[in-house]
Amino acid sequence: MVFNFVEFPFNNHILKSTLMAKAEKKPAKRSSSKIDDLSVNTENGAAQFLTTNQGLKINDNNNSLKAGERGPTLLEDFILREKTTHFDHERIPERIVHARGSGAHGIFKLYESLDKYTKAAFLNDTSAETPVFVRFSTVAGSRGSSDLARDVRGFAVKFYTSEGNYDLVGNNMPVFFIQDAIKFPDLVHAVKPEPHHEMPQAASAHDTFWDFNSLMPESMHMIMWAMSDRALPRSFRMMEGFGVHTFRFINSKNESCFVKFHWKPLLGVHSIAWDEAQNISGKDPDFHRRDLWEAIEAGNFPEWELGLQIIPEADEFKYSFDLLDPTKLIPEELIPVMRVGKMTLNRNPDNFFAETEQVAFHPGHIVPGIDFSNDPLLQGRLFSYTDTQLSRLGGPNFHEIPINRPLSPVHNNQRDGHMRQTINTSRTNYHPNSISEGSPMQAKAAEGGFVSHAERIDAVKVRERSKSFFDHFSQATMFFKSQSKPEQQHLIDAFTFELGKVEKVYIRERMLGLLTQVDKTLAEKVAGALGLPLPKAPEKPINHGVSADANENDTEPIKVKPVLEKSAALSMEGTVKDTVKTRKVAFLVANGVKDASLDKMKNALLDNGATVKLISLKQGAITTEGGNQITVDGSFLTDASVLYDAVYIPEGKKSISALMTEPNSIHFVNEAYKHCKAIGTGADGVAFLQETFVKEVGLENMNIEGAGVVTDGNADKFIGCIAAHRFWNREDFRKVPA
Ligand code: HDE
Repeated sequence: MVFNFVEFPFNNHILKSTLMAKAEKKPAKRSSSKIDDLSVNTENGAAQFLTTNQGLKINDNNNSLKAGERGPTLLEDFILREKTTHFDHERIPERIVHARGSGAHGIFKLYESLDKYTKAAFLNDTSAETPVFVRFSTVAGSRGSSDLARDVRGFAVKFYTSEGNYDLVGNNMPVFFIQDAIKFPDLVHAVKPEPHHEMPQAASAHDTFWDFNSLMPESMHMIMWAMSDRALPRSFRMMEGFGVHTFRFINSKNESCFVKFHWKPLLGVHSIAWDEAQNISGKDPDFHRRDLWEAIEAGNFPEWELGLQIIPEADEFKYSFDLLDPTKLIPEELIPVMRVGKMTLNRNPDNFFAETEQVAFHPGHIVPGIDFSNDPLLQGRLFSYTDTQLSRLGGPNFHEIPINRPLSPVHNNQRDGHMRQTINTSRTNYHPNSISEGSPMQAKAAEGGFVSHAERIDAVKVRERSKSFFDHFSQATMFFKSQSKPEQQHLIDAFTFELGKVEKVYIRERMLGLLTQVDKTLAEKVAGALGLPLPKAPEKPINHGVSADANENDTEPIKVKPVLEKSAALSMEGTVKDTVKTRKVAFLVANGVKDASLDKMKNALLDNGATVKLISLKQGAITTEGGNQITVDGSFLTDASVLYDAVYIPEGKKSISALMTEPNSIHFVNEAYKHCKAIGTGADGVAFLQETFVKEVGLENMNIEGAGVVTDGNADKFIGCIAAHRFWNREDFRKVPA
């Protein structure tokens, strides 16, 4: 008998006939929203027959066509070949940089018209809700790498405005490694896995990266950011974003000013510990992606305010740094950040590949009212992004992919090319024409036509770096000085880790030389930890990166007086710390847990917008002291302390003694302690805490503000501790094993 998989195991007659009945009645649901125009959904009862890509209904999707049931497969099997060919081509080249990313849809709303500065319609009309798509990313790793690499994060926003798409393609750090686009391929080659053995993945701790930086002193400011806790965000939702370059605004009177873009997260800017990041990379490499997805699914929509620093054109040369130099920031103390609108991410993509993978950002996607500056890094970017899409998305029609289509109509004479979607029906594909009465025609500025800012340029053609770009250290120093003590320690540890992985000692030494120029103590501490003497004089960071034939003196970095000693905005210490919204709290529970203790804390946390997960010795249900059966969310095998913001041990002597017999529960709390997280319990739990590193705090210090350990079950205190994010001062004890 021939065994037919079509009928087995999926389809019995009932299932099949129900589906067929539905297929008759319900057409596939198509959403009316722009980027879903081509979407097809076979869930939710919109049953459809399986077809080939030509629309032919398929009768058997389980067996290829063969010459006899035990015979060879026939070339004739066009269904097998179509399916296999499509599968064989399912991967496209990943992004050269920023390959690993996660995206979401949302809206942008303006608070007040900015018509004084810019004529951009979406920055003038406070009634408009501009749709956006945002993609967050790491830079160095491949598409499948961990979210928790120590790395810069991309923060790219596509605004679908009424005047065309505007892309603000920024990062979570306000400066960049290099000053000129011509160095970008070198920088990226240096940070990517080394070419001979393709290691390490998604990590900058290797020789080629530090070799490059140590020869490129202009990287020092960005290196400080990249080694700081900013490179280890708690969540995409808790990151700042920056446009990095100086851009221009143009108003309707054609007046121009300079502008720097910022994104300020309403939940504050928060980071995690390096040891924690490394652990998460194993326990849940999708940690940031999952966090974003789950927050949006739960209706906890991430929000950022758009911030602007406006610099009058007359002030172009007012500062000791050059506004065109992307390795410099403008301290917020000098020019405050004006918060002008809010972006809310409120919808997850329907399909990762179609949207998040195929979205194509480009700093050159611009609208009237916004223009470029002559920042040589930005100028180079204006070439690179379209070019990269040609190979990544396969041809010049990538703007027709639903996620990339503008909301405003597209009319031009570009035709044909790979995968052209639009069917242009007119005879004319040239301009000027008379057959179509000149249409499509040029738009005057008053009609919304884009006119580049008429900047006067009278110059000699040179391959040179402006001397105004030569100060490589003063802002690196300002950054280090602005960090809190724990943040400074994390920087020292990060340099020690990264340089400690560098094999060539002369590269370590050269980096130490550069660090002496930033901060003597920093350099001494890193040198000490590496077991190296501090170089007496730094190796001169010459010639590399400035000009080929200028004489040596000209090419040495110059020293300028820092614009400011310290800038509070550069530290995360003073960030938002008054909310536990969306924070994840692990409750360690076992049979016999006290109902009242569990419910009281759980409800208080939920009321304040946190989430609570019950973790126990095994999965399934536990029985509370009051005899109630409650289902737990995870066990010590499936869950880990590093995935939570805080841990609570509800009362109940029986539950607590059961937990004390399980080494993993002790480990769970030890890790939370080591990573400086809030830990809470009631009177019964003190015995448990005495088995853990928490005892270091000392019973007398528990419940004291600043210790982060609450032992009286006081919900307000515990919530205050979680909102404080971390108790980094615990790291000073240095008794906690790594
Ligand atoms: Fe990019 N960058 N970049 N970059 N960049 C790309 O474009 C490039 C730079 C940034 O989620 C690529 O579509 C050059 C600075 C983000 O899809 C590529 C230079 C900043 C993303 C490219 C820079 C960025 C990219 C790779 C130096 C912060 C991800 C794939 C001149 C302001 C966008 C792609 C997404 C992606 C080129 C420097 C941000 C190769 C040549 C500075 C957030 O075109």
